Amino acid sequence: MSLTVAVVGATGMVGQEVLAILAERLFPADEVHALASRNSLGREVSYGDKTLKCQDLDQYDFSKATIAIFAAGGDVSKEYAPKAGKAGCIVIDNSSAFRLDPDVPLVVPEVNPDAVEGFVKKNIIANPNCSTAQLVVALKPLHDRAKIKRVVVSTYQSVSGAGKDAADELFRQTKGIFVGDDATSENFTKQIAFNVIPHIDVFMDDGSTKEEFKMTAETKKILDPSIKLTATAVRVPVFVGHSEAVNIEFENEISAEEATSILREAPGCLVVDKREDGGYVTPVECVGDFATFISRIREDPTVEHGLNLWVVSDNLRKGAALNAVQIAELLLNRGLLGDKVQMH
Ligand code: 2RA
Repeated sequence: MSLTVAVVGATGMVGQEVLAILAERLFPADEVHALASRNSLGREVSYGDKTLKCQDLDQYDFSKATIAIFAAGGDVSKEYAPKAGKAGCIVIDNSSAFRLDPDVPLVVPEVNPDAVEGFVKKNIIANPNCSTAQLVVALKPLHDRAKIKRVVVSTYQSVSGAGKDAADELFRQTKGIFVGDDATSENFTKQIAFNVIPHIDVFMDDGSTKEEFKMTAETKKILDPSIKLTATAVRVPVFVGHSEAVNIEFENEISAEEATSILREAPGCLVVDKREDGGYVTPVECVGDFATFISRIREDPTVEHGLNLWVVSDNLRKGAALNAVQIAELLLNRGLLGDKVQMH
């Protein structure tokens, strides 16, 4: 059987990034199928220098695909991912639908690659929430060295995390404010232009939001259930790129200098950290990059073994599409696609 990859939600922001990254990383697919809902039928999407015509998800035979990367939201994943899995296709799902399912591995290849072997139970592998993915890439090497006790993280999340309509709204609202047009929000609870909103996803009974709950629960599943993590997730008027201010308390001693040298060598990490004007990364500089950037590495003298970091990454890439493609690469490189694929 040839190596066929289906991209579900191919017309969305993440779906289009998946197609771009499959091409950029020369993923050796023999065929790539773009799947979308009926109202996007026939729409064309780019796949490197090729153009794909979107096929109807509802009519698609998943037994034709080796791997299906889902980027169409939780409802679509809940309905179609189990069907795809039962048809023998391996699903890599970007939604939160299966992340905490004990029979579904939640994988960040730089952090817990071996977990990918657990896909066999349901033929589904879950991609973490975008704000979790970049965080655990930065935490993993430090945890291995000095064992993390507690993490306090504040996020500054771009509007593209809420989808294309939300990104379009930031543009329209910002322009509107300058020209006196209507600046009301449809995708956010309050004005997002020139503002910040401490509310992403729904509120939980304890006063936290589901976005904050996801960061805690997913970090525990991916990295270490003993880590205590508390988060405040904030939406900011940035188009692409999530930033995070991270405070870490360790069991053991680790200096800022040692942490810096460890992070410089860590997979997926790129340290940009000079204690001078501009010596740090900001969201506009991470767009289109694969790296998880780390800046502002410094000790926290208020606790026995503490560090502060600034972590920035393209939320559409490492936060979603890149991580999914890396999981596909992991499956391929570990020979987990079995007899489904005869590599040429
Ligand atoms: C957000 N992390 O940023 C959520 C979902 N992508 O809106």
